[in-house]
Amino acid sequence: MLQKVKELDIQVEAFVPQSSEELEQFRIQMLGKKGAISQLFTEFKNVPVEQKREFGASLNILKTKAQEKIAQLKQSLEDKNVTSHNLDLSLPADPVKLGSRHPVALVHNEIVDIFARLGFTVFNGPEIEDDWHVFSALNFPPEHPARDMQDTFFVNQKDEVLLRTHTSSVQVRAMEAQKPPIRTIAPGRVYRNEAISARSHCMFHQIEGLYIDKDVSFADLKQTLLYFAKEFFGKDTKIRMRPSYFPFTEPSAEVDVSCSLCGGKGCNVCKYTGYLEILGAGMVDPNVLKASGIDDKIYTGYAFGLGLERIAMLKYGITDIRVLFENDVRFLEQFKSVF
Ligand code: FA5
Repeated sequence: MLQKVKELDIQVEAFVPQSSEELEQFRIQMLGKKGAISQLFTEFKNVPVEQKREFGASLNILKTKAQEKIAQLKQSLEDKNVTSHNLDLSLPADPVKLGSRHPVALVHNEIVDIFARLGFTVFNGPEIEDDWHVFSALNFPPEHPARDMQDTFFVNQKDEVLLRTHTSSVQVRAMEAQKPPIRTIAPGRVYRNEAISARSHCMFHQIEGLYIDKDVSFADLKQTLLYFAKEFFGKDTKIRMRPSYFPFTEPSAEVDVSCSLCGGKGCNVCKYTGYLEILGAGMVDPNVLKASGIDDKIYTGYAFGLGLERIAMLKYGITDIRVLFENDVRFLEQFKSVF
């Protein structure tokens, strides 16, 4: 019996078919119901008990070897057929689907590009922050109600490790790491424990701007933001500054741009006011300069922070912020751009 297994093994090893018909015949001959290998399985019951183990093992190895060899030969015969007979070189190739940039990435790249033209360089800070950089150095005293302005996700409340609620934390890091003049923008993700709605998310993106030098004035801030608004939304865009409050800037302002969808005439997106809020800004509070190691007797500066999702919504007429986080390809593939 073992001898029979060896003989079949040599046959399998040596077999080279000339056609797929020949291969199919060989398969039936070996593995078909009445094939030589299958036959040996039926004879298994007649093998003496002491030989059963060795015989069974070698028979199984032979069967697997025959199956693999036949499968391999089948594949290579098919491949040969394609190259020699059926290959149609005029058939169109499978389309290569190109991805597109996410609208938030497009807006990010365009804004970075605009500020780069004014000499701003990108400065990055961590998303997991400490209380100092997000609040204390930014003039939020402990227990001050201003901390409630942004509901915070704490990673570890005892050690005051948290997810940054705004990119203003990077202002502090930029001032700690560099000497004036400082002209940076800090893009990044921020997190707030807020209810998700059509206009608000618990995770979104901001870009912070910071300029520290001698004699920086509110007029510089206004002119920089006007330049940005015209470059980004179009040359006829106007801006409007409304007094506001942030603990880290004094004076502070909310900045609106004339609605690019209705040209300032009034529509349902701008709620018939002709303007839309895009960012918060102001002159860096002297306490923040001091806390970050900058001499507030010599230097002044301005800062601003804008929300990328809200700007993307304005630019592309998106009415619900949630679509920016769903990653639905049908939505995303509409956005193609050079940026
Ligand atoms: C701030 O976060 C300040 N750090 C901005 C600032 C920087 C002021 C420097 C002064 C100087 P505010 O909470 O308003 O401010 O957020 C800024 C922008 O982020 C908003 O104008 C809005 O565009 C966007 N934003 C705020 N909350 C959300 C939210 N939940 N979902 C999406 N975008 C939001």
